[in-house]
Amino acid sequence: MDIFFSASIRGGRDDVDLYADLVTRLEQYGTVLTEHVGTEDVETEQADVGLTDGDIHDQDVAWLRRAGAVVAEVTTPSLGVGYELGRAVAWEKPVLALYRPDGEHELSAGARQRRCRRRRVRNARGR
Ligand code: 6IA
Repeated sequence: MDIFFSASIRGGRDDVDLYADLVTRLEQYGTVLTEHVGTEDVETEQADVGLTDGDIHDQDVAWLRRAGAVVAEVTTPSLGVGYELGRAVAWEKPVLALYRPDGEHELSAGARQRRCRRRRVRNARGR
């Protein structure tokens, strides 16, 4: 199964080690299309490869469309992650949202609510 892993990049990279750990775990269950989200210097790579923001958006939307499941780490608020979750829900993808309740920010109401038929919210450290 193709898995779309979504997590903060420009929203803040404090949890990048956790993202890398989650990508490794998810690889046991399928192909992670977005493993770069767990890479420390993802933004430098963007500049090196010469990708525009438009290129990144279009590639991500294509991967999201193809994915059989979406896993998002939502502890660090991120416009990009919120956008991807909205599209995933609209396309009725199964979504697992992970967060740390001890994080600096309160989880947004829209991300916390569990009424979507195919969406679950769980503690990112597995508790
Ligand atoms: O607003 P944010 O930057 O925090 O949004 C994060 C989300 O946007 C992630 O879940 C990604 O899917 C997407 N995103 C942001 N930057 C990139 C990116 N940079 N590549 C792919 N997706 C991105 C360049 C990567 C490099 C290897 C060429």
